[in-house]
Amino acid sequence: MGDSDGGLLNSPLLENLGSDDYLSVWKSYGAYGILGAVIISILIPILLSAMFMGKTKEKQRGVPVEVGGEAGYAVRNAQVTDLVEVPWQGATTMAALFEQSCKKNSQNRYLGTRKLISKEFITASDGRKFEKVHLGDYEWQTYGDVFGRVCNFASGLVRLGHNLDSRAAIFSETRAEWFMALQGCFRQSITVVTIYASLGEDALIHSLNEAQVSTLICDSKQLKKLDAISPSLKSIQNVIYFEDDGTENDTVSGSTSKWTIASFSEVEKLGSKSPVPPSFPSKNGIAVVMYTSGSTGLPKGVMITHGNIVATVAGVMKIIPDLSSNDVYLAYLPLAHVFELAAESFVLAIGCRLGYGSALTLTDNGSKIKKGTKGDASALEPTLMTAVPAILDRIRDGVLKEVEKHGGLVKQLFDIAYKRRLAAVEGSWFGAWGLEKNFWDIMVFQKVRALLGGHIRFVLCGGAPLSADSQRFINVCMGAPIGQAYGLTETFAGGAFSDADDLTVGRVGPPLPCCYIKLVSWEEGGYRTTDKPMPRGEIVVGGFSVTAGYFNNQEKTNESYKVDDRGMRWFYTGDIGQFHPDGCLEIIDRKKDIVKLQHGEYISLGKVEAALAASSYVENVMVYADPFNNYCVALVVPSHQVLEKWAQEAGISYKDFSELCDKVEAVSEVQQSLTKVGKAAKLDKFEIPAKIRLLPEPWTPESGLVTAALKIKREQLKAMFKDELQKLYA
Ligand SMILES: *[C@@H]1O[C@H](CO)[C@@H](O)[C@H](O)[C@H]1NC(C)=O
Ligand SMILES: *[C@@H]1O[C@H](CO)[C@@H](O)[C@H](O)[C@H]1NC(C)=O
Ligand SMILES: CC(=O)N[C@H]1CO[C@H](CO)[C@@H](O)[C@@H]1O
Repeated sequence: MGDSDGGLLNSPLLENLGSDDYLSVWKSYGAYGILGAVIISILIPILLSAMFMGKTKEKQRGVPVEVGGEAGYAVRNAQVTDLVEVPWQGATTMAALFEQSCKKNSQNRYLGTRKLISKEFITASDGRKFEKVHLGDYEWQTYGDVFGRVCNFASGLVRLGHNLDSRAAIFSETRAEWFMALQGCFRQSITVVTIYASLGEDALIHSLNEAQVSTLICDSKQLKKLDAISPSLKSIQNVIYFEDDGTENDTVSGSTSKWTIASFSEVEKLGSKSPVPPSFPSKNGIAVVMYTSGSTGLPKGVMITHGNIVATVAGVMKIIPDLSSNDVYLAYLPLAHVFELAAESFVLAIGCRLGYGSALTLTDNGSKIKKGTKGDASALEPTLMTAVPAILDRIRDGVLKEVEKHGGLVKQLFDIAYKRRLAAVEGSWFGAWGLEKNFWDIMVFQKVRALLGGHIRFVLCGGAPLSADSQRFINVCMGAPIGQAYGLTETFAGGAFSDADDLTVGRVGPPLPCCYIKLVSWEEGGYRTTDKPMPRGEIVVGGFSVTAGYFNNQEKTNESYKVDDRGMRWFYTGDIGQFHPDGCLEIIDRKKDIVKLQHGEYISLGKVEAALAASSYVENVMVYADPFNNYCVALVVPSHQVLEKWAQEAGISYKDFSELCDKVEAVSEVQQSLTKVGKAAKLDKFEIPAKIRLLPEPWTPESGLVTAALKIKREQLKAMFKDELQKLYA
């Protein structure tokens, strides 16, 4: 969220989840299931409603608090009176946290990786080639093992000739060596620059040069890319690459020969032969400069201190209860994104196991998994995982599609089961509890749970707002609570976090115990802390997780960060929120997406787009409002399937999809549908697009029109379709 949404996903991730044949087992359900279901669904609730009376009282999760700085409505977590700063005494930096946790848990298993057993290429009917892998079981290193290797790597860096006053960068997919390299650098007080693997070449060159990186640590498969751009890289002296089993030994040649190149294990060996004493960082030292894509222009580097990281870890530890070294976390999101880095830091503090996987190998049906072999989730059987909404949406859609495909009894059974569990989740005593819950779990939901290994007990969701539908679906089908997190790179993911026992939808919980959240009135936008029934305003985060600012950009830092009279640092997020009476935050808007029309009405583009997306014709939509007019317009990418189906039924003939999009009848049909869903969502008249344009080409991350997390990039779209927008106002 916020300005610096890195986009959590590479697009292939979206292809592979929720694929076809998840639930073919369901065919086997017979009529006895339905009969049992009907009996139970009538009897149990009657018994239960007689046994229990009344509902649990609403719990106070956040409470108003007096703070310094700009006037506003501030809230703190109800569980703590003072902000927490460290997970335990002495763990004031990531280097200290790592050493202490490794010593405490030294015999416990820590990092797990799957060995490649075989690899093959499959040619699809359209000639495209797909890589398929067969991966083995997880192989584990203990906390003690990992600690030893990190110490060696830290020494090796020095022996290799890394200048301790310069920075190192990590540019790689998520894997065990990523986290070990990070910790190795921390042990020598080296600041690590992280760069999103999906950022383009220009962004990579910009980040490495701006931060004057002297040692680059990367996947072996990046070596070729580096070779190509080496003339533009001004400061690199050393390159350390992670070996891959199964890939050819990548050789580096040509211009890169001016660099010292070594593999990760060579650096470890250097260090083990001649150890160097550690040089520990301080709490205010910069641990990471995290480059994020931002919605416009070049990437910005956010300076994250050691104190920021341990504060967020401490905050999360206070509110996720009952975790222990028996838990297992599945890591597969990019570590260059703040949510994954925060989650893995948290796992380290808990002392539990962490198995690495990847988006394409996550489930048995993952697109890179060889048929008949196990995906990461079934090999690992994780109890914890992080997800972004797009992934949970995919899982839901995949399951629902499968149910729909089978139809008949399977669908009826699923529908009954879902309704019964949903009623229970929503707090009605007429829902399915106790025995009946077990019945539905065995009959229906176990199959859905098996997708993610069958043992999930907590899903942490962040990166973008999660739809109510998907949240409910995971609550019901996975039987696991979702902790929704709200945070930004600038607040090291620390912000708000919903409690595990809070089953309401659409909110992100109270502030984490490591920070305060304040709403500040935004008069121009019409959001005030005096609004009824809830105070509303721009979300401002203050406390220990608020980062040190933007690298090499004091001006932008001054714009978004403020230090108050009591010395507390506040970050202005640009998001608009409201506080519910129980102290939970709801994100309702973005400052940037609000336009004031000619007659003074405000139009929230994001809100309108979300409402219009309900039309089945809409695959993607951008609403545009020109402040010198009093109406808005929209660019719509229609769904091929739905629009073509309509054209066929309406007897419209056309050469290709592009021609269909230009037909007056098609435009009018889609516009009517938009008006209908807009009215249903209670939009005002000026909020419903007065004119629209249908665009045949989908918007993809590759075209740069949407982020990797599939959020539209307004500025790019506006530039690309300038003429079309002008015509709509002509
Ligand atoms: C890759 O390099 C290693 C060590 O240098 C060597 O043992 C191995 O045979 C090489 N593999 C290939 C495929 O050349
Ligand atoms: C940022 O703010 C500080 C302190 O208020 C000030 O000294 C500095 O000149 C400002 N820098 C820029 C570039 O605006
Ligand atoms: C399309 C596909 O690969 N479907 C498989 C998904 O996984 C189940 C069980 O693991 C298989 O039975 C399907 O064939």
